[in-house]
Amino acid sequence: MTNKAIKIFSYLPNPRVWKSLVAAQFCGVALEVTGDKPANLQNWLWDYDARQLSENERVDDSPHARVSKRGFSGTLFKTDAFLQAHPFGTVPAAFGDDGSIGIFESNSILRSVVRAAENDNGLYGASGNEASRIDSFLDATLVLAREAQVYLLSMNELSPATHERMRSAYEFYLSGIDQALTTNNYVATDKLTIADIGFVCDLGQFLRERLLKSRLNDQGFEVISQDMEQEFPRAAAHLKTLSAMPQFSEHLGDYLSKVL
Ligand SMILES: N[C@@H](CCC(=O)N[C@@H](CS)C(=O)NCC(=O)O)C(=O)O
Repeated sequence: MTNKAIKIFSYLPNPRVWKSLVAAQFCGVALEVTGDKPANLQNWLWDYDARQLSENERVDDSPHARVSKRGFSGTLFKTDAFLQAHPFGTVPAAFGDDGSIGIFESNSILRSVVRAAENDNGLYGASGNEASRIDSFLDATLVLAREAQVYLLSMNELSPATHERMRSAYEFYLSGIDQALTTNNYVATDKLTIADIGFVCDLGQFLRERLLKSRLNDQGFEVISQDMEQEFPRAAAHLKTLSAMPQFSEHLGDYLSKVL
């Protein structure tokens, strides 16, 4: 491991953090990950020096009290410095060097991990054009991930419109990945890159819908990905192959085997 540590604060476990942990594993970058279970993050001070707050610090008139925006409800405690570094106020929240530079959006945190490596082992491609192609896939993956975030967060009161948007995003994304894998061995090129890491973690997160089958069925909806293995065989096989690699399984555990 190099000593160029990147600090990440988040709820844990979080598939968005897995991206960076897996990349760090492939290219030997030291990561310092701090956090707690999702429900406990409202008891934390969101800051470069994140810490648990005592009960008397968790009050609505605290200077750090903020209304949560997405994925959380109620009050969260974020410092002004945190919001300066992270204007959207989201986690995972990464900090480079001394903490003055905030890096947000899990795909960008993933990129920063690879950029911090002394030898990135080709994870960001072998040329500027390859890096741009990798970025293209990461952008496409974020579109899927954003739909999946809305879909999974509204699982208790799903509307037909949300289900339909998710289906459409899923089909668009998976058909592109399946097509790419007809010509390449990996998502973006013939080698493993961060496009593969983003693919595994964001698609894996969406596939949590498979564990929510009865909740979907009770509301009159089907599991969107139920025929993924038949409809998108290359993408499904790629996901399975990558998830068996130790660099992935060390962080994802048996999560993917539950949804595949
Ligand atoms: N696309 C972002 C999503 C980050 C995000 O939306 N995080 C939510 C939790 S899922 C958050 O931090 N919300 C803070 C709030 O509600 O104020 C990424 O990949 O990092």
